[in-house]
Amino acid sequence: MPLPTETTPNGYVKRWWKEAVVYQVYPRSFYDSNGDGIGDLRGIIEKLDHIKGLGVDVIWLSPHFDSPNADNGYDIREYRKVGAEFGTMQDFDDLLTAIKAAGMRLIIDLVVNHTSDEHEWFVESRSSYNNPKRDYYIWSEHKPNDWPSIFGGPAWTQSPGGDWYLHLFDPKQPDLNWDNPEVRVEVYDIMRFWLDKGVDGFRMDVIPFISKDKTFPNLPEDLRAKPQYLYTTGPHVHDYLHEMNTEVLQQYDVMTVGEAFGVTLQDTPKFVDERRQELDMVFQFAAVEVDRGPDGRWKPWTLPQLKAVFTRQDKALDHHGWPTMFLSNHDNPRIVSRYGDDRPEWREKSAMLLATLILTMKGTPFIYQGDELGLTNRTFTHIDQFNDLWTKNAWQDEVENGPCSEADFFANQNKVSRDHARMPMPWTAQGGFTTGQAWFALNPNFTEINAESSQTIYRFYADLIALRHAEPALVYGDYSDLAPAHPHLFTYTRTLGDTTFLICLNFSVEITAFESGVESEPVLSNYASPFGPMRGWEARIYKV
Ligand code: TEU
Ligand code: CA
Repeated sequence: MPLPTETTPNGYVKRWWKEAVVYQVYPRSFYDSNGDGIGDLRGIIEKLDHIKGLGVDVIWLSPHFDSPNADNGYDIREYRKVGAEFGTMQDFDDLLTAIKAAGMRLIIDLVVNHTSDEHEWFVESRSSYNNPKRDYYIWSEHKPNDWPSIFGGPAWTQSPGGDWYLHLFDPKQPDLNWDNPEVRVEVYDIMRFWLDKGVDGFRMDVIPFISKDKTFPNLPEDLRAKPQYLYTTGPHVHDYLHEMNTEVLQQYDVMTVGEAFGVTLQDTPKFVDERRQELDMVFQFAAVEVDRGPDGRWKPWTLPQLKAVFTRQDKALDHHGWPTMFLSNHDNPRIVSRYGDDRPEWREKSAMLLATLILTMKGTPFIYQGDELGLTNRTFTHIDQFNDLWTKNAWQDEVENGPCSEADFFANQNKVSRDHARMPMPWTAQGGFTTGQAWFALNPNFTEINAESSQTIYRFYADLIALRHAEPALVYGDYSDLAPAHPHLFTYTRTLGDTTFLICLNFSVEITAFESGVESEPVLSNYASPFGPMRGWEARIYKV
C-alpha cells in the first residue's frame, strides 16, 4: 500500500487509525445469545448498536479462536477455527459483515508468542526428537537458566520425554521458536487468512517477547519481579517485526498495535517509528503500573506521578511515532475504582472525568467494554470466586507456599486482579447477560450498576467521541501539562495550528479554585453550569 502523505501543521502524517477510537470486546463476557452462559459472536452482533451508538470506529476483539481456555483464549489450539463456545466461522463472517455495514472496522488478537500445548504443532513437537515440528518450540536437554514465568513459577517445564520446553507464561502456553523460518511462514499465513477475510489489523499479544536470547543468560537480580524487561530485548525482535511488516502488513491497509509489556520508553521508538516499518502503535504500561510497587503488588499513587507518566510518554516519541491512550483492558481493574471514585455519589462524575482524559489525550484511545458504563471492581472474599490463573498461581505461591496472610492476599488482589474486568456485562437490573448460568459471576452490584442505569456516562462517552472526531486538534494537537505538581487538578492543552483546547480535570472531591483565563464557556463538561471553582470530579473542555 502506498503511504498517505498528507501531514498536519505539527508534522504528523495523517492516518485513519490515528483518528480512530477503539472499543475492546472481551467476547466471553460481552453478551450470551444462546443461553449457555458464555458470551459469543452472535451476542456481539445483537449488541452492535450499543457499540455503534458510542461512535467508535474500530472494535478490537479479544481471542475468539479454538482454545482449551487455560488463559481464556490466550492459549490457541487452532488459529483458523472459531472457538465452539463463541460460534462458527459463519458467525464470524456475519459479525465482520455487520461491523462493516455499521461503518466500523475490526481488529483481532494475534497471539503468536506462544500457542496452547494442545496445538497440533506442540503435540507433534514433543512427540519425538526427530519430528519435523520439533524445532517449532524451544527445547533443551537441561533446564538452561532461572527464567521465571510471568504467571509465577519457572519458565521451563520438563516434558514426559525428559526435555525441557520454554513458556514465558503458563506451562500450557509453550513459546514458539521464531528463529525457525518455518514458524514465521506459518504465522504470516495465519495473518493473511484473517486479513483476506477483511479484518482491519491486529492487536498483537506480548509481541516484543518473540525473539529469545538462545545463550539463555540468567535473569539479572534487579529484574526478579519484572522479567518482562529482559524478555522484550531478544536479539532479533526488530528483524522479525520488520519482516512481518514487509511480508504481510504492507500489502493491506490495516492497523497494528503491539502489547509492549516490558518495553522501556527509550526502546519504544524502535517498535513504532514509521520509517522502520514494524508496528503502527504499541501499548505502554506505565500508566497502568502507576499503582504497582517494585514487587508488582498494589501501592498508593498520586496524581503528579500519573501526570509525569503522560509527559514522559509524550516526550519519548517524535512525530514519526504515534502513541495509544488507555487506562484499562481485560488484564486490569476497573478505571473508576482505580483512578476515579467508585462511591455511589461520585461514580458517575469520576467515570465521566476519566472518559474526558482518555478521549482528549494524544494517542489513539482504547475503551474497554463496560468502562462506558462506569463499571466498578467487586470485593472478592474467597479464592473460589476468582477465575484467572494468574491469581490462582499467586494464591499457591504467596499463601499456600509463601508467607502472605489471606487478608493480605485479598487486600492486594481486590486492587490488582484481572478478574475485575472479566465479569460479564450487566445489561439490565436483572443482569441481562445470559438467560442461563453465567460462566463467571456478574459483579453483585449489577442491580444498581448496569447499562440501563448508566446512560448518562454512556452518552457522555458518545459526546466526547463526536467532539474528538470534529476537532483535529484533539487528535493531532501537541500536548502540554500546565500544572505538573498540582495535587488534584490535571490541566493540559492540545494545540494544532491556531486551535488550542484547554482540558481541566479535578481528580478529587475537593472544590478547587481555578481560573481558566478563557472567556467562553466550556464546549463540554460533566456538570451543568461549569463556571467558577472546579467541583468534585468536574471535567471541562475549553476551546481557547
Ligand atoms: O498479557 C501480557 C501480560 O503479561 C499481562 O497479562 C500481565 O501479566 C498482567 O497485565 C499483569 O498485570 C497478555 C494478555 O493480554 C493476557 O491476557 C494474557 O494472559 C497474556 O498475554 C498471555 O497471553
Ligand atoms: Ca453463548
